[in-house]
Amino acid sequence: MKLHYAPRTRSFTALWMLEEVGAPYEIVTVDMRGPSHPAAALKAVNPMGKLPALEDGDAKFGETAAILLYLADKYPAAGLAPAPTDARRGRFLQWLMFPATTIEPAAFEKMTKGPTNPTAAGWGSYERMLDAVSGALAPGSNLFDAAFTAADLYMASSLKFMMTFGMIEKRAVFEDFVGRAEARPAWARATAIEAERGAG
Ligand SMILES: N[C@@H](CCC(=O)N[C@@H](CS)C(=O)NCC(=O)O)C(=O)O
Repeated sequence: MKLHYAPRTRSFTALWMLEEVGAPYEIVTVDMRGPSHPAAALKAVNPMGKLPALEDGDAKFGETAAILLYLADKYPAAGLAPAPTDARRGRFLQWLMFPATTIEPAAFEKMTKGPTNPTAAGWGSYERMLDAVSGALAPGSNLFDAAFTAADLYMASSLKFMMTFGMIEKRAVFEDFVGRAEARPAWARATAIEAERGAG
């Protein structure tokens, strides 16, 4: 597999997931500030020319949530997704989609032009989104189950990134959840790779 990646971006979430599943992969570092970005080669993998993007033989695609789901399903031994027939699968998918569909748009809306119409906007509002996430993250727990899944990984990675950059407020329940996720050996390996790649 090839991960199209840039340091200190959403690429980290896919990198962490690759470390969790333990399958071999290589990293293709993209210079997002370079004059040729987004290059045709990247757009052939992800038509948006955005990162992360994954190549696995004939499978070529972007979107963080799609990459996480693809890897969780392809490598079930890692135990990062309930099986399609498992009743917990629906809740898993709900939270796996949530950072991209709801957390990011609600936080960006708050940062930029303020609230629109929370009934019409698919992401509701910043406050409604924060309450939903806080409600799901009781102290000491994962999102919906005893087992850590790819949805927890994505949620932890998103919350960390957004708290670091002041895009969402810091809540103790978020920090507790992120801290526990960061205790995973795969997170430490991905962080070391990121530190190496991001130097300079
Ligand atoms: N919805 C996408 C968003 C990806 C995205 O916006 N990635 C940023 C880096 S964090 C990017 O590639 N920016 C460079 C560009 O837009 O050309 C996902 O979740 O994967």
